[in-house]
Amino acid sequence: VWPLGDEAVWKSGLRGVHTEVPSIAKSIVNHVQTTLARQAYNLDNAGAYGAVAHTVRDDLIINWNDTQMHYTRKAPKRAYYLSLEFLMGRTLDNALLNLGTKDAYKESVAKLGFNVEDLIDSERDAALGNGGLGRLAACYLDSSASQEIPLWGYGLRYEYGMFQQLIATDGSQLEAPDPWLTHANPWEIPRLDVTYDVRFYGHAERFDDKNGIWSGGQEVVAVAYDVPIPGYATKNTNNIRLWKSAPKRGFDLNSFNAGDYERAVESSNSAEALTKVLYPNDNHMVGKELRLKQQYFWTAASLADIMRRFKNTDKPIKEFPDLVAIQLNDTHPTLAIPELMRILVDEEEVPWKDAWEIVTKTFGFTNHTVLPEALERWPVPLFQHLLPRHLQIIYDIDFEFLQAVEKKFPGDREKLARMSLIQEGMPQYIRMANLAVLGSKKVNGVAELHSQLVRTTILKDFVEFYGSSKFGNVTNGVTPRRWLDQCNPDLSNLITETIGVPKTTWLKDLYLIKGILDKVDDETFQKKFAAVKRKNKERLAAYIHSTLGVTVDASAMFDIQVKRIHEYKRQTLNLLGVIHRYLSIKALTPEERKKVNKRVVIFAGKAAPGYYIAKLTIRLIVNVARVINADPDTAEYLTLLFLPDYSVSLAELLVPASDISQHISTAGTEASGTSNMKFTLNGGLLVGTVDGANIEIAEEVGEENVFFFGHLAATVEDIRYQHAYHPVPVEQKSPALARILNEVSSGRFGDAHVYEPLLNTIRQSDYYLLTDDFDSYLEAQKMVDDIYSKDPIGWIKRSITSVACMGKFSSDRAIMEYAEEYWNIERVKLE
Ligand code: HBZ
Repeated sequence: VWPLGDEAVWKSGLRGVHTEVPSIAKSIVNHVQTTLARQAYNLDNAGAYGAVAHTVRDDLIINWNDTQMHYTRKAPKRAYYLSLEFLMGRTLDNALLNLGTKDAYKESVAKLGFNVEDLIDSERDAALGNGGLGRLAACYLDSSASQEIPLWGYGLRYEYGMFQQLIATDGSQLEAPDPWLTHANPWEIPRLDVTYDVRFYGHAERFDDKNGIWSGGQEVVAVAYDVPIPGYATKNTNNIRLWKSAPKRGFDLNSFNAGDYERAVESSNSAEALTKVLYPNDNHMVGKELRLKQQYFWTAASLADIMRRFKNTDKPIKEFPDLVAIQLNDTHPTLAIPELMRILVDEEEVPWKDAWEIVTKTFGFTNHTVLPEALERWPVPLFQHLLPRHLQIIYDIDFEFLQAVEKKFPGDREKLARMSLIQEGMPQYIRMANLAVLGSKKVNGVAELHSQLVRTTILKDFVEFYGSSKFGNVTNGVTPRRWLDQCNPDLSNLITETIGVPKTTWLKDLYLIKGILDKVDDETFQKKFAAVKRKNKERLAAYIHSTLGVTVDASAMFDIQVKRIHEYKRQTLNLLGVIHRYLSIKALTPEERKKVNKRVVIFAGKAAPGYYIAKLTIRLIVNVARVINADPDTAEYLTLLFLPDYSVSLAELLVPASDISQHISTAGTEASGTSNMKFTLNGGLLVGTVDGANIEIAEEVGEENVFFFGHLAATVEDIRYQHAYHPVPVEQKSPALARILNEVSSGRFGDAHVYEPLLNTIRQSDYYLLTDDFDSYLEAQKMVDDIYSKDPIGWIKRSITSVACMGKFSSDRAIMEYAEEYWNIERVKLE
């Protein structure tokens, strides 16, 4: 039955998604006129972008509504992906491609006097993330919608995203804020009526049944903003709900009555500060109170929302885990575990034991790092002050757990100390990873080697206690929509015409690209394939020319390392290799130089603002580049570039243009890596260590197609032990490296003294094993040069083979593994 008013009137007003040129053009004009209050006479690109974006937004909302209504009616089990970061990048192009309306929009926009690609390029990135972890969340959202998995993301609506990186004249990184919301964001739907109160501080009481009361303190309001996520070639449209903080009352009545108007308004500042800014650190814990507040604010609002939706189904509370799966993206949302306990025990009056059963059937925990400095621990005094009731709950969980451990391993006090949620000391700390493990049904790492390391190092005791079936692996993936079809349309078209399968099929079943393997020896195909790469390199060369004013030769090999700047990722190893190359070329006669393989070496990436060594690395890269690029002896053979302000959209330009990309972390430190997948999927080969997903990429594409070097993860600890107790000077271990370090120290690249702290990390403890891996790295690079310059056809074949074998690394495969093996969730297709 029709729920409201006159059915015929309602139905005549409803419409579907715009697919035809006239209706698209009409809607764009309508938005110019009404939404923007402008006209053809004063419309620029920014205005046209706004009108087009609003038209696409209407389309997304129509599918979003239908999808959400369908989910509500069917009441399937749903998954919730809790992530402090969603590194979305741009939306317009992706939405058009997923909706399948790009061509129609292109024509409509052209009829109105604009170029759709210009409008697409004028969009600002949504950079609500640091790097791999945040981009993974974005890929998983795209895959969940495309695979019709009922999933919502929950995050924070930061007013300032990842900082903008500028490079100062001395080469160092400067950070500028990213006020990305200053020009209204057409991709979000404010839900000003969906709000929850979130409490901080105050007073907690605990009773004998372990239930309690939390009162007083400060209350802040969470306001929902929804971002529709269109699936590819399906109507299914999922959602990310982002929370903005707002003061509970616009002003404090008491101060207002006392005539203190300013203070009354001021109290709103501290509430609004909560979701002001994304913390710009990756793989490093910062123990700031505001960060912990962000974490609680976000988990509390998300759980309240999830609980409200569950209650609308009228199911008994014990069936919560039959309808809800919550995935914790790293330990950042671990407070959801004690928060759900608090809701169940204190508010729903569920007995503690039953509540714990519900909790431990609901959560899953994904770990993204084994680096000790990244593992989250919060000081107990801070926690006590901010979340007094949660601390009691954590103590109760810990007490019961330690009793069970003591029962299973009697008398092992050291084991108890290691496994406790509380780390002893002054002050004590709460170990969030331990809490996440206890509260979850399953725990996973993000690549085979990483998951193995998780099981044998940081969570070894927990594997012994729970058994190994709780600890699995889901190797990461990337969405082939953005990371192939959108960023590399020529390769996408070539694949479609070669394998004879429609794009809408193979982009959702990436294993099908194996089909191009039939043509690996076909000369015509090889030529077409090489021409695509060449065109992508020219596109990048044009960008480099327009931004840096540097001319690069698109016939040279493009060698790219782009990712966060971090010691464990060893950008310095790459840079020292470039200096070695420079000095070697310089030592040749002009005649000998003619045989040299030409290279353009490209770096990009941001350093955390407080990470001194990472910032020095950038400064050294920029200054080495100045010297090398100004040297006429080598100019033809070697160019070194640092591209400022790395972002998702810059990655979309770089990924299709690499011949070689570098993923050279010390073995055992990079959990997975995902850009390694993107580059290989676009026909760039890898120079890499035996680490993270590099290993599984080689398993798929063939080890002969990956340039591996360096020590293996299993030996890293022994080598570090040698460094500490039987140190060998660099001169002895790698004379080549010693010479290069001396060149830098001598001031050949300027500012000699400035770089000493960076050089000393290598000369002294060399924690990341640069001295141990340097010679092996040079050998791998020599192989790259030899094959690229002497066997170009062989190179193209390696590249074709690599692309063909990348089916496994679609995030669709990964999201279906989570759905089937972790969440027990099925597809819900919207007809
Ligand atoms: O997660 C990355 C891993 O380093 C990378 O190997 C993996 O591929 C990727 C996806 O699984 N980790 C991060 O990107 N981590 C962070 O960005 C981060 C941010 C804030 C933190 C800790 C880590 O507090």
